[in-house]
Amino acid sequence: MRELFPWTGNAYTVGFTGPPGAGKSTLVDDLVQLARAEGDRLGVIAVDPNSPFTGGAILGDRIRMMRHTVDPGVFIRSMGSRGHLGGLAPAAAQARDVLDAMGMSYVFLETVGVGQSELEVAELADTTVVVLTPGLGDSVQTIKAGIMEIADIFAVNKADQPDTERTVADLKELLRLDSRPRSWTPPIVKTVATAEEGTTPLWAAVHEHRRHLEVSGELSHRRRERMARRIVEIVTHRVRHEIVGPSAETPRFQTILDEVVERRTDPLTAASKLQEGRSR
Ligand SMILES: Nc1nc2c(ncn2[C@@H]2O[C@H](COP(=O)(O)OP(=O)(O)O)[C@@H](O)[C@H]2O)c(=O)[nH]1
Ligand SMILES: [Mg+2]
Repeated sequence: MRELFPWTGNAYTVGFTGPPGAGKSTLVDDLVQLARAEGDRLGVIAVDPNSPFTGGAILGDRIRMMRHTVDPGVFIRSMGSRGHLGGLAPAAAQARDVLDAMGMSYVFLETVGVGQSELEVAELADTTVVVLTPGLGDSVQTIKAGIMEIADIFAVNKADQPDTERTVADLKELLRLDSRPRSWTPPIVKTVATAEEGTTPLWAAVHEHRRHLEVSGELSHRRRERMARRIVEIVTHRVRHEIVGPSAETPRFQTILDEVVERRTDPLTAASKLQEGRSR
């Protein structure tokens, strides 16, 4: 990373997040096609917390279905959520950096928008596309607030299914009710990924959002903030590892835990003991 890092900072990262089965991989596949047609090389990172694979393992159907696996201008990397010491987000960030240093113009980052660590991964993106499907109906209301907050663009995929207009209307209403000040209103794009419908307008929306970020200066601001969070995250992980150890299962931790459980000491004193033990 030390040697690679100076070569990073040029790739534009587009995140795709949403519920499992929404059509994220199919959409990514379509947009890879469009970006390739513009002559750009790109990397794809697909993060699947349900993947039985870890680390550098080989890829499920999800990837196999992509028609670009034989294209030398496209590099696809799949990551499961286990087996990444220090967490999924830092691991995905490093994979992103490698692709960036390789000279990719774009990195597409697919994550299932469910848990906290997936949200953190989604936050690596310059532009985040939240992929939803019709028929979510009322459940649009229950979409995690976190996902609403990170959306720069909404794709309502499977627009060949009933209730598409209703879902679009629900989303518009949610956006209208959202009173946070914003310099960019997330567009809602209807797509049928399997038929490559709406994907050109979706790709245009990505370009438009990028231009907005660049012109307003928000891009460098966002990237700086992201870098700050990334460094703090590394520090947090390291300090925790130094003080607590690899896990709370260590005998030393368990002994101190016993003392707290038996009310011979309190949690604050226990934490101090752990800290002192390490600095000695
Ligand atoms: N009817 C319909 N099916 C789609 C569409 N896009 C994707 N699918 C199907 O939905 C399923 C899940 O797609 P996938 O891209 O793997 O979803 P992901 O889990 O979000 O990555 C697959 O069987 C796709 O063929 C669409 O626009 N319309
Ligand atoms: Mg997928």
